[in-house]
Amino acid sequence: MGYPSVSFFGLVASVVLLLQLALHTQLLQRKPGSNAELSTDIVNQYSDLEDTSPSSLTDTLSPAPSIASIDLFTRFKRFVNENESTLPKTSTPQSTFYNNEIGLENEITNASNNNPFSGVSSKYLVKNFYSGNFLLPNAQLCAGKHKNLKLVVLVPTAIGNFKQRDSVRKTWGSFSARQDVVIGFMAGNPKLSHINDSTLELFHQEIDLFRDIIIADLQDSYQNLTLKSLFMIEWASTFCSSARFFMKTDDDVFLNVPLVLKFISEIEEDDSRQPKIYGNVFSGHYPQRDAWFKHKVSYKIYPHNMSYPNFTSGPSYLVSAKVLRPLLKNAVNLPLFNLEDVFLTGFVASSLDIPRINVTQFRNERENPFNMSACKLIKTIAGMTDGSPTQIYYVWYNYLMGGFICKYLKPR
Ligand SMILES: *[C@@H]1O[C@H](CO)[C@@H](O)[C@H](O)[C@H]1NC(C)=O
Ligand SMILES: *[C@@H]1O[C@H](CO)[C@@H](O)[C@H](O)[C@H]1NC(C)=O
Ligand SMILES: *[C@@H]1O[C@H](CO)[C@@H](O)[C@H](O)[C@H]1NC(C)=O
Ligand SMILES: *[C@@H]1O[C@H](CO)[C@@H](O)[C@H](O)[C@H]1NC(C)=O
Ligand SMILES: *[C@@H]1O[C@H](CO)[C@@H](O)[C@H](O)[C@H]1NC(C)=O
Ligand SMILES: *[C@@H]1O[C@H](CO)[C@@H](O)[C@H](O)[C@H]1NC(C)=O
Ligand SMILES: *[C@@H]1O[C@H](CO)[C@@H](O)[C@H](O)[C@H]1NC(C)=O
Ligand SMILES: CC(=O)N[C@H]1CO[C@H](CO)[C@@H](O)[C@@H]1O
Repeated sequence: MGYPSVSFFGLVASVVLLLQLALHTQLLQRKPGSNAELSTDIVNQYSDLEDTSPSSLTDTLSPAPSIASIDLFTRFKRFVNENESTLPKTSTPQSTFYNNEIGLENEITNASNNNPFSGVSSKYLVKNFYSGNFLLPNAQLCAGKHKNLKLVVLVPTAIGNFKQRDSVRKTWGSFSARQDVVIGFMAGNPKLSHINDSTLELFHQEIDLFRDIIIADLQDSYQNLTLKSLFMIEWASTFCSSARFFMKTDDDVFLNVPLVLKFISEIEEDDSRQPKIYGNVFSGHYPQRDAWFKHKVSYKIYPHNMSYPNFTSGPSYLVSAKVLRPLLKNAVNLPLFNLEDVFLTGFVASSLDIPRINVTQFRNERENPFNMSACKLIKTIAGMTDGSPTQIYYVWYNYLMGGFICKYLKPR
């Protein structure tokens, strides 16, 4: 048949392929050992990234918020002002609670095979630490949505993480425009954070501008993340009670929302008979006792060298909404354990016999999505980046391209 005719599609495909090649040679060739250079390239491409840094957020904000938002905002400000005198003063967190108690293991003698917390003092129970109070409940976040709400994703965030929140909103967080999806951020009490007045003011403006931030009455710290997760499930089950599934996702994670929704549609029927927790399951992990270790666990709250129950790793996990209330109910009667994923999806879930399902598409800390091909990304539910918003933008770009490239160009 002589010459093959050059179809329009072929032309488009070649152009896209060339563009891809150009971009990848520019971005990826320098990948090994030159992350600084690479980051600069990406930041230059997304030059509006800088525009959203706290200092310039002020300039772009309108001073005239709507009536509804004034209400929300002034109520929050009034709470902080009226209660200022009663709130603990901002100071260096003084927590002896999690200090490594060297030698304490010898004092706790009543080891038991089926109770890893045997011998732990009742003063460490969660109910002695968890208030359940929201300084800013932001209850309207779910109220305006479709009654067939599928998914509520909550992202724990530190007040200073302006760029991280911004990167989530501009990438996978944009799916919050869907009527069946809610995405919100859970922050701690600003008065208990080490932030200056100008940062606090920017935070107030951000609350007002995006209205996707919930404020829990707790001090933000790594050790308090367990309490924050309890606030999240309390919020989801109180203010978003029609949602079918709850998801906790960190602010440095790439989340493939359409794939989560597809996954939900596949498991929904089975899950309604037997509610479960889904994610990247860890099995047979033992407590780490060394003081310098981030995931260190004190002998005071976990006296015996027993392995943790199976748990889904913290960067992102999916929970059937049916079990949120039972989880909260059981959680408050257990000792406060500082690793939120081990605690909630391990100990508490075990106490309720909630199955934890290992879902391969939750890659979490197994693989950085920054290193994944576009075609792998579209099949990935969640992946943890190195924490820089720059990586989220890159991964998002690659993910968006993947939809086209992998569908039409079918690379190997
Ligand atoms: C161990 O068990 C004994 C007897 O039940 C009890 O008297 C003692 O207080 C327990 N010790 C601890 C550290 O819980
Ligand atoms: C407030 O804190 C932010 C973030 O740490 C810092 O960039 C800024 O310079 C500080 N502003 C003042 C007035 O100290
Ligand atoms: C956790 O939050 C509570 C309530 O705000 C606070 O009293 C406590 O000091 C915090 N703990 C740590 C380790 O930050
Ligand atoms: C869960 O799946 C991943 C990937 O398939 C695997 O690496 C991991 O070992 C599995 N976890 C368990 C507890 O089987
Ligand atoms: C705890 O138990 C595990 C498994 O039996 C073992 O590998 C580890 O060395 C133990 N650690 C301590 C501090 O006893
Ligand atoms: C924990 O996960 C392992 C590996 O997948 C599995 O063999 C084991 O049965 C699980 N344990 C429980 C209690 O579900
Ligand atoms: C994945 O990307 C990170 C950058 O965040 C890099 O440090 C790491 O070495 C990469 N891993 C592989 C296997 O390429
Ligand atoms: C304005 C405001 O919200 N004030 C609160 C101060 O704290 C007390 C006790 O927690 C609340 O009852 C007030 O509503």
